[in-house]
Amino acid sequence: MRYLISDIHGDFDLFKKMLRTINFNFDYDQLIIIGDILDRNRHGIKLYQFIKPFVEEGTMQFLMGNHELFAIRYMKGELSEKRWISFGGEHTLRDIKEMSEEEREELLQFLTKLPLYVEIDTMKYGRAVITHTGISATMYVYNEDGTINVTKSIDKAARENLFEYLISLDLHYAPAHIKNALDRFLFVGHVCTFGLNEDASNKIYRTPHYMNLDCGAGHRDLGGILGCYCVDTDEEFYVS
Ligand SMILES: [Mn+2]
Repeated sequence: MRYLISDIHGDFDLFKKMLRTINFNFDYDQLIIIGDILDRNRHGIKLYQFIKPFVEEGTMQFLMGNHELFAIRYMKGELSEKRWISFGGEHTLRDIKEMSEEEREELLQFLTKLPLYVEIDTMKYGRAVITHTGISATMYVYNEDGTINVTKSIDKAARENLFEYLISLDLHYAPAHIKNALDRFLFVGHVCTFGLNEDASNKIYRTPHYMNLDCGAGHRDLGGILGCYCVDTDEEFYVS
């Protein structure tokens, strides 16, 4: 089975609870983490240490979120402590400071190599793209048939301005004719679903063009939970 999860934001216990809930089989199943394991809750670095070997062997895939980019920028001296803390980086910052230089370098290498998207084949949505935020409105690349090439648009946006791409909210505000033109279904995170669902619930947000899986684990104080989606059965799972 292939599972998708997003925006765990340092909640290691909730993540472990989810693995138990979906009965994740480390030999046969695959988990794709759609970015933002770091920041907000306490244990982003513990999450990184836990998933790293599974990412390296292929049991898990991990895509870059804006909070991973914050960590990269901080370690490269491009983001101040104060600014990162304002984005929820307090606990990650504390743990990075306790690392040896070698461990920090390893973390930096690992984060820098994270892919921005992966493509998968699904029964329900055909060929789909999984990425943290979606697509940037000013960066559409069109196919010859007039549809929007999602992967090329992501590549272009990331080349132009990776930071802007990784914090973009454009997908949620795209007009219908743009959403209809996308050549791939999208699985994303980044925006808490309680801000998207009409009934303000924390459940996974489903639309005909994309699905958002950020059920708000980074905002437990606002009632956020952790969601997980099984691509092969179309089932949703929740832990809180
Ligand atoms: Mn995000």
